[in-house]
Amino acid sequence: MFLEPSRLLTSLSLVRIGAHVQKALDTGAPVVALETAVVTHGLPPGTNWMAAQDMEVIVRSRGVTPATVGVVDGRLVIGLSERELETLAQLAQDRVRYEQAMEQALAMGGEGSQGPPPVVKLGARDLGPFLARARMSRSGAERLRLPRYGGTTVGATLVACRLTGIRVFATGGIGGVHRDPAYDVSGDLPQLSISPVIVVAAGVKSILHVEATFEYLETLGIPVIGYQTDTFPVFYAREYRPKGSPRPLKVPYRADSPGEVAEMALAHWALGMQSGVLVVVPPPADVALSWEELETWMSQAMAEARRLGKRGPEVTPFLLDRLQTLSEGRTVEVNVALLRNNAQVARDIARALYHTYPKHLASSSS
Ligand code: PSU
Ligand code: MN
Repeated sequence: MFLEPSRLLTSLSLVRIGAHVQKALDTGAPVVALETAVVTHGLPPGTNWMAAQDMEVIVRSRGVTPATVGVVDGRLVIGLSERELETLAQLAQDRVRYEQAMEQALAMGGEGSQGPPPVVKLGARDLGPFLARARMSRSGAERLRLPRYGGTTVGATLVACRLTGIRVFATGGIGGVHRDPAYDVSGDLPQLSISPVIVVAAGVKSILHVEATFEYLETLGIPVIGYQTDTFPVFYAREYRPKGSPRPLKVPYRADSPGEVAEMALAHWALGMQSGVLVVVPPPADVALSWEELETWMSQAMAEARRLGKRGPEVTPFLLDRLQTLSEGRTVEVNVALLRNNAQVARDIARALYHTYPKHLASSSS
């Protein structure tokens, strides 16, 4: 009755796979997926472009193909070209200006209508409606009134991984359960639970309810593997000590090499489990912040978010931005360093996974 998803996608031309990625997929060469919400909404303009390029260069440096995912001119692109990535990075600048103008207009009592936002943050559930709407308005006046560019979150990027069978993905920190309100749970988590992908991250973002997110990962059946660490990192900090506990939060499993991670993930999938595997890598020690210094900035940023009535997808970008200002740029320094570091670890895991077990991998993908 229905077309299978891939044929439907092609016939609607909602998705485009970059030539470099298609080639790697065809030959069974290792690929690492990269997200772009961090480019459009996570890092300040300028830094974002550098970090995104660095990640690609690091992945390529050992013969692995980067597949940076994002929405460009109304299509989901899996494997952005350098030019397309640059466009998304530049649109972040326009977005900041757009939001400032919007706020000013609202403060003056106006409507604040300025045309569509230059670039939006797209979670997994946004992709369908967003791409369809962009497709329906490819010509005509509508085209000018609708947004056509988007940065994909971890959740949305996992959708792209499932479509193409990409097994390794590097990001900064995954989304999770927010502290307040606790019912604000990132769409990243359910997508992780249905995507057989190794996600390399510096743990969960410090702005979240760390223990709640940690427990939720167990609920969803997502293995958490510490990469050369016994403790659970929280993005800006290498470890996290729950209130009233004498010890930092520990990871259930530890792997010391890319090969060990590959073995663990393959065993997980061989058991028939379809979920992702979260590999957590502490941020580099020379730039990492301590939980104690973070905590003051975070409570201040969260109080501001509450006062300003920030909601839904706005919350994470707002908090990251405020932390940057409050820490005088130190959080951004850590963010960039850990993104690079994670790209490197993901690259090595992809090599181990694809070179050692190409057959297992082929047969375990549906
Ligand atoms: N990690 C970063 N910076 C970011 C994010 C993660 O270093 O901007 C983004 C990711 O794209 C993640 C998203 O998927 O934040 C989660 O947003 P939310 O909490 O609204 O689900
Ligand atoms: Mn949310």
